[in-house]
Amino acid sequence: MERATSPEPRAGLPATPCPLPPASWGLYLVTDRHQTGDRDLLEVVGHAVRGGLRAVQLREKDLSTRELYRLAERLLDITRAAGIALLINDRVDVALALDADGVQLTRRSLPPKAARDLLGPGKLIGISCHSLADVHEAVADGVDFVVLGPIYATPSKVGYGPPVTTALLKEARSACSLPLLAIGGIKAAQVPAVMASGADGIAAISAVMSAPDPALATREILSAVSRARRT
Ligand code: TZP
Repeated sequence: MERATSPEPRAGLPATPCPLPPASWGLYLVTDRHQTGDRDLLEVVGHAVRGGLRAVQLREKDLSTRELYRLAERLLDITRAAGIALLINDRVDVALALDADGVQLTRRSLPPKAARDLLGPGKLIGISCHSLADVHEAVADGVDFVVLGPIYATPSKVGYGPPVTTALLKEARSACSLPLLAIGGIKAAQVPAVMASGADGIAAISAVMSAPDPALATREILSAVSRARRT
């Protein structure tokens, strides 16, 4: 399928930088503006960026399309200036409209192959998986990376039943060579266990969004990931 041309880069921003590969991110920050206390979401993400963040997923499911677009536009100013990746949860249309770095799909989203046709080969497609069957499907669908969880119990997401545990992470690692990011109840203290179970990095909401010092929380998680990679 012929892909429409990308929108013009916004003034002062580089044109479509190559996103960093997911296996190198260490931490993939997932937003939730309801978990920031009284702080502005972009302010919290800005602190995380100063702490060394390399990738962020905008996941604000209760916003209207227009509100999400406007927020993504402002977030893109931050991520482009810092040279880090911005992926949009579920909304391929919003990612396309802003020439964001990719999308994070779920099993209720547009199928990955349809998203690829729209986004083209240069954008990242991540998929959220909750079982080994999901992971096998993700491999067949040609996504770029998998986010697997919830590994541990987390109040940030209900409705996926009990935690899948690090046992599933180990099985997923044996079953696929895609970059695998562990999510769900993970803070710096849990990083060694998930990395030892085969994760390439972690994804997190509350560990950073709710942290009193999001830059420090980011730095601590990234250091824990680097240490785990060396062991
Ligand atoms: N998918 C699986 S668990 C989860 C998502 C989006 C929530 C993770 O939140 P937290 O606060 O990092 O446990």
